[in-house]
Amino acid sequence: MAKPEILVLTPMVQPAARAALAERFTVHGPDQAEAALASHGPAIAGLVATGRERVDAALLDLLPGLRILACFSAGTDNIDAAALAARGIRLTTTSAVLAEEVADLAMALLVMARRRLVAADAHVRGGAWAAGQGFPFGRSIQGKRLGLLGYGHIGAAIARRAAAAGLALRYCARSLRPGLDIPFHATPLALARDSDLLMVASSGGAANRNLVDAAVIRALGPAGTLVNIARGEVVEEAALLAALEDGGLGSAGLDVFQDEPRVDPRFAALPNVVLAPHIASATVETRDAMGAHVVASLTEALLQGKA
Ligand code: 8YV
Repeated sequence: MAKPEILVLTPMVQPAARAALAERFTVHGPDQAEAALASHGPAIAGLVATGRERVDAALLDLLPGLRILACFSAGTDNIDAAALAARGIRLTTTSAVLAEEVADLAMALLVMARRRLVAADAHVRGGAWAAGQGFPFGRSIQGKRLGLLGYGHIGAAIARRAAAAGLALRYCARSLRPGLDIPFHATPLALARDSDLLMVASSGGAANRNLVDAAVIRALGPAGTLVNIARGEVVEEAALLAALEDGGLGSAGLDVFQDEPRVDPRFAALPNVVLAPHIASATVETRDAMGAHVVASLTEALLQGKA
């Protein structure tokens, strides 16, 4: 029997996943995407993408035989989920697979930002400590109120860690989570007003653009901290920079930015931020697990008839 054809729009470097895909499917890679769409469109049954590649009705029109889109990501920002649903195409993501890893980085960014760990490291390496210079006190997380914006797999994984670390949780999500016994707020502003620390763990996309605006940021106050491991566009970056510069917000830990990989140079001049290059899920183990999830999703849908 001929192998099902799949189009992989994103570079996937995981050796085990690449080998499994090549064994089970006829794979058209990202460098042959245009040619594959032109000559094999109707034969392609599976698609692999991340939230970065645009998957819209125009692309789906070129893929009339498509049965599944397996995302190598939690985010589906540029994916028209309604267009997929209208055509009966299954959509899978790796959000459950990467949640613990992303939550680890979120907690690290929180503590690092409040304890100024990057500046502390430079203080030791640069010889300031040896020269007798003191290092300014940081801010504690103990007993603080942590607002979670978004309560999906990642939000829930952060909540488990935060509860164990002694934080008092509250959340804002599209809807109230039944059975979740922490305070719910209907808007990001109401959440921020009731929080010392804010973790952005929502999805991205047009609907959530600038959800965290100047009022939300400033509601956290001069001793407050904002952590963003979601998408840069969810936070109004100009307002965040202004608040960090004028002391309206105490500190921030950021893994994502509005115009990645170009980061506004004003961030680099701030001692009260910790910056990471969108690496929350980027460990060998989790990227391998994400690759395995993509392979399993395509296998179920195209070889085991579970689509
Ligand atoms: C991606 C991400 O997984 O999962 C997401 O939504 O933002 C990233 O961690 C990464 O870009 C791999 O494609």
